[in-house]
Amino acid sequence: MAKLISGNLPNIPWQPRPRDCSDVIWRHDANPIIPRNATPTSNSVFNSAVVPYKDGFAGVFRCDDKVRQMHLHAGFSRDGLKFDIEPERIQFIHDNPDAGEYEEAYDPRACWIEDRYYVTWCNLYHGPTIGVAHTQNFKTFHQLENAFLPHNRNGVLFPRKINGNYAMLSRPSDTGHTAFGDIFYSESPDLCFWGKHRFVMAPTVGWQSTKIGPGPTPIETSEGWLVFYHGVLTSCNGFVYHYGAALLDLDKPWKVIYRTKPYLMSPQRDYECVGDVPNVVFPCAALHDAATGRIAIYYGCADTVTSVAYTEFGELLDFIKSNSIA
Ligand code: BMA
Repeated sequence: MAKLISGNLPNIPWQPRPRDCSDVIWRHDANPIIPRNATPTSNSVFNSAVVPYKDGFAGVFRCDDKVRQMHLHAGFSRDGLKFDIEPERIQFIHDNPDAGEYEEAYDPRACWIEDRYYVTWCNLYHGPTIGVAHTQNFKTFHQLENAFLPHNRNGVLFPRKINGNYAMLSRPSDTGHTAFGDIFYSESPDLCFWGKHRFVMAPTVGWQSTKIGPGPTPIETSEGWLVFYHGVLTSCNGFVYHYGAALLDLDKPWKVIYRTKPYLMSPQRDYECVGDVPNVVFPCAALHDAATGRIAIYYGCADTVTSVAYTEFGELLDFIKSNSIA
């Protein structure tokens, strides 16, 4: 039977599927879990990363301030639902000062690789590119070289080396609110020099017809890497952000085994449809418990607040396989 490879998390946030819901993914009943004013200076808190930390959880949060600049703040939680977010933004330590120019930062992802946590984010450095940092305690963060030249968004590290190298998904783009975008895969021996770039997948029909981008850290399963990804449709009123899932080959993650034709989630609740940017669900983190197959997905809503949704791996895999366009 297909299963999640590792990572038992008995304290994963969880609610069973509501009786009146037949979808493969369902929302936490007290969404949004993080309000827009979670820090004294925040205009909005969304598109954020959460990981297991000690006997609870830690995270890196996108907090847009009241100047309307985008910054990263660390935060902690006992239950993965109620977070204390630091009022001050993360001040990165730059081991090489030339590498560390930082104008604004957004859409963080976080994961544990070998002996420390890594954070990647969209770093404004003469245009958006992928910032990389590591931390042991979510208090002190060491910023490394940007992974790519501008313009690139949605840099998402795999949680272990592949083919002996660190591995990352990303989405090359342009300076603005890019109206196109394919997902690519890259490897690095040292998290500094990135190469072996491989095409993974492009937009296709419907909800994923304009652009796509990788979301949370990929989850290793016996059948491949489970990747949640966002997909954008251009409506007469602008972009609509959804998300779906794909399964990528374990050793050659640029090979797509399955990919959902229908979305897993579209913006439907008020807090997903109304906010600073309407009609956006944007996942940046997913916790999983290998023992039960439970998965909790953290996603930004309408570029304003943060929510959680749940799914169960066995059912999700069946859904992906029976609704695949790959
Ligand atoms: C994308 C990113 C995300 C944002 C989304 C919708 O291009 O900027 O941070 O959630 O647009 O505005």
